[in-house]
Amino acid sequence: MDEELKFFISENCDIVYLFFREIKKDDRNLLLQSDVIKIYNSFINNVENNVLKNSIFENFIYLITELIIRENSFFMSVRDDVGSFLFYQYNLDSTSFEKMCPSSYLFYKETLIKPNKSSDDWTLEIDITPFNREFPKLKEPKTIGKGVEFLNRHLASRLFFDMGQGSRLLLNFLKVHKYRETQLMISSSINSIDDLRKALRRAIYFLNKRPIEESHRDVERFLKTLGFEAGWGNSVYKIKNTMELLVDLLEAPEPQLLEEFLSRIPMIFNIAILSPHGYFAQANVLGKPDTGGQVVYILNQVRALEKELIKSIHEQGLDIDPKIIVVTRLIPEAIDTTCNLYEEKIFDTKFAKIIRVPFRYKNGEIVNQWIPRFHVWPYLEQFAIEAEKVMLAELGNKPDLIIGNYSDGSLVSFILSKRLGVTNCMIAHALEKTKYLFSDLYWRNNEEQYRFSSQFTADLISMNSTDFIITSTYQEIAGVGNTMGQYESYKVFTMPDLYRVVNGIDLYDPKFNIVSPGADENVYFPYYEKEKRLAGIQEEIYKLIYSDNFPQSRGNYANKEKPIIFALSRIDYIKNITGLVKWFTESETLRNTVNLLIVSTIIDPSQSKDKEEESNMREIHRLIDEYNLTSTVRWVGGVTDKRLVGELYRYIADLKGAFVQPALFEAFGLTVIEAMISGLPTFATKYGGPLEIIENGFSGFHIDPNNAQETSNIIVEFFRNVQMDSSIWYNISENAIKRVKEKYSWPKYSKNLLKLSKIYGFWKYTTNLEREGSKGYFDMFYSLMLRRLAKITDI
Ligand code: UDP
Ligand code: LCN
Repeated sequence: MDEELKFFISENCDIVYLFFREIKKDDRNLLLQSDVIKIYNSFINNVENNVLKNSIFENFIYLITELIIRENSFFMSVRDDVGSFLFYQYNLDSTSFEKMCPSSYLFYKETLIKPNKSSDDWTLEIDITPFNREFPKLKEPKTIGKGVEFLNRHLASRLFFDMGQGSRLLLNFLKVHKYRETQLMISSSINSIDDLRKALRRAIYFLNKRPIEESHRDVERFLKTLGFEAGWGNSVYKIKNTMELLVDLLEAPEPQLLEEFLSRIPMIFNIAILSPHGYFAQANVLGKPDTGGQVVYILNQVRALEKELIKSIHEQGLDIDPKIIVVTRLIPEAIDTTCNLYEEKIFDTKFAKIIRVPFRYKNGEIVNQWIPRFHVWPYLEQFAIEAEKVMLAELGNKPDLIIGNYSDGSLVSFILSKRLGVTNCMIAHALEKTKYLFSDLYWRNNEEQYRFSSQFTADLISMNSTDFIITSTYQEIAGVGNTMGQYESYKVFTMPDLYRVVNGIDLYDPKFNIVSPGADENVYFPYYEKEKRLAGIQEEIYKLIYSDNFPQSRGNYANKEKPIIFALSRIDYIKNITGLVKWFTESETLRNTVNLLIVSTIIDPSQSKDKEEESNMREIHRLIDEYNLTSTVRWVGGVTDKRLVGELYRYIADLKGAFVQPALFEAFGLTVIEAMISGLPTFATKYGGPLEIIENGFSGFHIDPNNAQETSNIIVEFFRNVQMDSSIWYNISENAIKRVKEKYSWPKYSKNLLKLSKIYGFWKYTTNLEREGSKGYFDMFYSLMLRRLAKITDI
């Protein structure tokens, strides 16, 4: 595009000049995409027969993600494709238009903060490009997030083209599998591919003569004499089938065969899941500060993974109990939770546990109180070292997989997997960077409250060092349309005075995989599945919605006939419950059409230990008071029992109400799928996961939390239409239920995650050397940068 664009600009230099002059009239020196497009549109409309219209220049303008103005120069970042950024500068005096490198662009961005900064000032630059040059990568944006499919193809062709070497890798890989001291799959007596082929032929010949339903125990002695250990299957049929798969694979390694074969290898028995921050427990915690979807996600994940592990280990013919532990923080001052207990068994599992490890000061004393997730950084290294000891003691061995959750858990698993050499998976849940505008550039202004310098540095280290990453949606990695993805925002950025990142993450790296979570089907299910419902709590729910006597509540509906829109969330700034109440203050039509029900853990600000939560609560109370909203808005606290919450969604669905999720940004949004599977038409933010979960107008509605008027209209119009034709409510409700059933399920999740872990385990085994360079680089970054930022030595 460059040559053509340059030519167009030089041919039309006058009008391009006028356009940039127009931009300059804007007082700001940093404009966002939406600002640039707004100026452009008004410019276009004011000039007749504007040659810029539908031109290559217009196309270029629409790709600008941000624009910096320094005197008469304009510096532009352009997202020309998913995960790909180009940089340009235009000068008003010379009317020159040139490409620039990311480093220079970021330099000018830094001058917004430090106007006297000189280009000679030394700045640390992070650039992962050299590490990725030889590394296999995806090519098409639409394949981003399907890393394992790609890897399978790649590994299969590697085995195929490099037959001698490839098969040997596979053979060696089969020989490394052990459970404690017991050898699995293949013993040391098989030393070459020829040995393996011969042994397989003899084994299959032998098995062909046995009844297929015969147990593995009846044939294991003979198989052992051929060099085959336990792990091939629990019956003659299964063992033979797995062996035939290997024969086929050695003959012609096709991707599907490889995937199928690797899924059958018993590689995973123990899993450690790291989730240090917040209140991690099974009761009384949801809705407390920093405690929401991540806890729900992990507990359901553990249950589903354990089920799948038990099943697959049994099918492999092994008598081993899998063990999953969630390692979290011990909080001695645990208020009304169990976070002060060192151990807690996880309900509905056989062997899984929560293990709690304290944060400690440098002198070894335990930190007693809860700490906001933004302030945990100084404690994590020590936490990791202690967690390692506890974990090894609990599991009796190294875990086979470590899963890090959120930025803090991912950093701890980076440390653990480095120390133990174990396959490592990162699940970010919610990267904070895209939640707060320019949180990287203005990091210093927010340092006191958010410590973003540590968090973003930790994220860079974890995402580049982990073996694979699981995301809930595509947009989390790569965005949608012109909007940047959450991971993508780590590609090019700067934190002035610290370092600049000219290439921080490669979205085409096969480590990214989309595996979406589900909603616990025992708790969240369609309102019409009457036989599963909890009839006994209907009265309590009636009181929750309508009665003055409900313990923590304010507001009582004047008109109980109006449909209810229901919101359930933590009272975080980003969750925007304040914004939702403001829409009620601003739109009389909205007030006249629906009642609003807000449910949160507490409603009394004086009970909060979190400053942000407390101030948001005060603001909600102020709005209710000032605009006299108590007859249309009801706010209820103290609802912590998830079965009650499940029934509440369904109760609102019985009343033909709806769910509203007004967040300024929502990384995924478990409440959205919970509401949808319950059958509630859902209005949810278009910023983040809900954009992908909901098909707008079909299985729910997207709303723009920054556009109160438009959002109120969407809600009002829906209920007016439903009043005229009730089938509209039923259609959306049914489509929502179908959507969640099809796309968001824990059993599918666990199958996928285990399959991925095995394939990445093999990948790690075969390619470890290739990643050593970048691992070393990020180890150094941890030692030299993050330890200093996190003030590890100051606590
Ligand atoms: N939740 C709850 N009570 C509350 C607030 C939230 O039970 O007062 C639950 C909700 O049902 C959901 C989870 O907490 O399962 C919130 O997850 P989501 O992904 O929507 O948001 P997060 O809090 O993780 O940002
Ligand atoms: C954190 C969030 O903010 C939510 O959007 C997710 O649904 C939750 O974690 C679970 O991944």
